[in-house]
Amino acid sequence: MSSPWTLGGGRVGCLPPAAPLIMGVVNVTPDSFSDGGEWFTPEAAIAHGLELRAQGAHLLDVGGESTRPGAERPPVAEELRRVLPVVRALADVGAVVSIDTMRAEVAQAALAAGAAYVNDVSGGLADPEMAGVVAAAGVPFVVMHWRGHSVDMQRKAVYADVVGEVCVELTERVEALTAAGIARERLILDPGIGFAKTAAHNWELLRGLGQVVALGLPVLLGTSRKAFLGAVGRAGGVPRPALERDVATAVTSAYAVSAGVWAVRVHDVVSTRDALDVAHELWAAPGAAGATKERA
Ligand code: PMM
Repeated sequence: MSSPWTLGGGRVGCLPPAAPLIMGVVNVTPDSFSDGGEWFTPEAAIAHGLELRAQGAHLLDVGGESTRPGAERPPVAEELRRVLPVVRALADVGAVVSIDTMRAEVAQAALAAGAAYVNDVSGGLADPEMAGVVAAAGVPFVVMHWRGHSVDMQRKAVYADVVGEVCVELTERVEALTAAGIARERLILDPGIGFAKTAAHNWELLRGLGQVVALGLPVLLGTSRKAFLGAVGRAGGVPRPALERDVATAVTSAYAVSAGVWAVRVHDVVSTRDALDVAHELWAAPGAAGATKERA
């Protein structure tokens, strides 16, 4: 797939009609909802990252803290112990690595170990030092919509207009982060699917994704294996387990093409790559139904 988007430390332009980039998830945690414990040793996590890259992931997102609802935070030393060898090994073979952390100290150490992006699910809110670290490094920064730590975030899932409020709160973060010295063109927005959101909020946000894209910055979408996808078609019944949500995830990845997102963050790269390729031919490639002359 050819993509005019740049990776690494460069500008992160969003130039439809290219298909979204794929960010493969490398969770080095014992307790993530989606794959907890599966890649917990550095060796297993590194091998998994290499496999995702071989399958077509453009970026690898390495995280050492589970953010599932109700999760307790690991000590910073433990988070560093989990992620650093994995970041270093993947960066050393040329992978573009993002570090998924809310801690400035972890971000800084991961950048020194070769990470090229910082992905902060709190958008810089959890750690007042984060903006300074990212500004000084000059790297792209994923700013996710966030209202509080996992332990009680679902109590904050109260909105009159979830799409409008997410857009306003993300815009406030952009203003604060640029005031703190991060260049606007380094910022990537993320609506924070599943973070302080009910299933109904997640669906509403997906339907209104175009409004987040219209804020004018690249958008990352993270729906992968989240509970609301498992509950579809199971009214009142038991949701599908996390490992059986990849088809549903791939559908949302295809939808992301029509919404114009910059990248999708997924656990299963193979199914999303297929979905993106098909969706791209249908809606975004030159000559496709949805492509205009200007975009081709
Ligand atoms: N979701 C999770 C973790 N990190 N980062 C971003 N930017 N966006 C997300 O939606 C997101 C994230 C939770 O999923 P996981 O525990 O399976 O990694």
